[in-house]
Amino acid sequence: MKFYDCKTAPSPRRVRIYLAEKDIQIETVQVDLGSGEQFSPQFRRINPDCVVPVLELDDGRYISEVLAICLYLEDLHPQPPMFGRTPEERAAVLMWNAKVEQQGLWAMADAFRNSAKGLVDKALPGPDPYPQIPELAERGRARVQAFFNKIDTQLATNQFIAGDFYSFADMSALAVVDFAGWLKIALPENANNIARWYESVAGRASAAV
Ligand SMILES: N[C@@H](CCC(=O)N[C@@H](CS)C(=O)NCC(=O)O)C(=O)O
Repeated sequence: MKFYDCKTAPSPRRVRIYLAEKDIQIETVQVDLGSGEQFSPQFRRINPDCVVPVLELDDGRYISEVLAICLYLEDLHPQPPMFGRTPEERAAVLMWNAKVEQQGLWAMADAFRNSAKGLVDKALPGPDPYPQIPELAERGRARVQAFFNKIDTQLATNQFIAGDFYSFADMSALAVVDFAGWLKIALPENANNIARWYESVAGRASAAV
């Protein structure tokens, strides 16, 4: 298999954390998003949506989308489980992962993509041009704060995002918190539960990727 990555981007980082937790080694190809390599004819054949990550299978098929890639790998390498151990735990992981993506990751992407100087007319990832809307950047920052408050409440009674076990949902949330820090979006001052959780997940060896 081959993993198409970009070492500075948060979406493929979620897959890198997953691979590290599972100790899975896959040949990795860096796609230079900064220079627009994702729009090259070669990469469009790999993923017409022009985004990373992508997993190339041994039979030449391609899987894109972080969740699809990690669930595929989970079936091949079930131990240690990253999507829970029971149907209820799996549902909790997928539920919380969806909340993290929709309310955290996409809010942060709105904040970033609608304000970054290098992303004029690239306010959404993909091959089609979309203009930046400054109000969406503002709204994105406010939504990230609301998201942080939501997960702080969840973490008040749960050790990890989806319950009392580490999972894929923690990887997604860690990518949001770290990218928010890079955007200088601070955690709410009294978010003590996130601070406690962050110390434990950012301290895992997998977070260094
Ligand atoms: N829904 C996709 C999102 C992938 C995505 O947005 N990747 C970004 C990097 S974080 C990308 O490749 N952006 C290319 C660009 O901005 O042109 C997934 O879950 O894999």
